[in-house]
Amino acid sequence: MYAGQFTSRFRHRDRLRHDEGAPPVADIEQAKATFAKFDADGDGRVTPDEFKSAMAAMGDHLVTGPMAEAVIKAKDSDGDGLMSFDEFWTSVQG
Ligand SMILES: [Ca+2]
Ligand SMILES: [Ca+2]
Repeated sequence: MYAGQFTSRFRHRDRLRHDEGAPPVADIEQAKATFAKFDADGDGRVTPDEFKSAMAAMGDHLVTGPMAEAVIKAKDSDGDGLMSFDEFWTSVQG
């Protein structure tokens, strides 16, 4: 009985160690929280202006308007000039 408990505990630790070594899995809840930081007006789309402001708020004042546009454009798979959560989620899943 004690031996069995030890074995299962050992296996559990082994699995945890394996998980720690695995590459980080994109977490949709975390992605939503990050997306919400960019989406200042909460309409579900991030504009280049919102992206630029969010980067400045996070301390990165080097992001210019054209840079923000380029970043949004790179993720903008439906071409509406805005980054939807789906587009953001696709980009973070890499
Ligand atoms: Ca927005
Ligand atoms: Ca889009």
